[in-house]
Amino acid sequence: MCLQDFERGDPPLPLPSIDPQDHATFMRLALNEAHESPPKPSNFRVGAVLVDGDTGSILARGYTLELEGNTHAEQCCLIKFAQAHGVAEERVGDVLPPNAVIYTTMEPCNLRLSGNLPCVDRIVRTKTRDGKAGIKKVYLGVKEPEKFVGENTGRSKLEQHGIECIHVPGLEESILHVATAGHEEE
Ligand code: HJL
Ligand code: ZN
Repeated sequence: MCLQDFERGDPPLPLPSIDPQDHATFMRLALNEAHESPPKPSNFRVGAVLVDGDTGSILARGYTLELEGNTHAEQCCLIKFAQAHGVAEERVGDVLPPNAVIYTTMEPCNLRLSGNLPCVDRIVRTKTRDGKAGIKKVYLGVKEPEKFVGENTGRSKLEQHGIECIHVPGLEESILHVATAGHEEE
């Protein structure tokens, strides 16, 4: 199977593996997800892919407002993977592989204007008490623009919790273009 087949529509089962070091490809898949998100003036259109960092298997994909309610891309990935394994999102760490990583076109949020739980907290709580499972790394395409919440401290909070954050360069312009579609012209 080639990547192009995979980009169209829902993934066939079993999900294909990509070289776990091919960060650019995973970020392209996350951007592909972001394209699915409906434009809305009050948030960004973001895409995310949850991956087993050891094998390159894709565990879940998500985009802003994919699931019911005011849902974020990273949140959708976690909820979908949790649902597929019959656990609540709060317990998703129990079913994640030991080296789970997430690719997101935009730095995970640390404050939501709606008051919903930020994605940083959702990611941090995936860590199991023994430290064996949970999301270990976050690959991000761009820093969050200072449009809605000023400076986003998501990256530093993740790092404080021992979750490495890695910028994947190369797609910034497209990511921001997709993210801000539907925003008022300044
Ligand atoms: C990330 C998303 C998404 C944002 N950031 N990483 N993934 N929509 O899926 C961040 C932005 C918040 C606003 C509005 N966007 O979303 O700061 O309404 O969307 O809670 O703060 O807050 P709500
Ligand atoms: Zn978020």
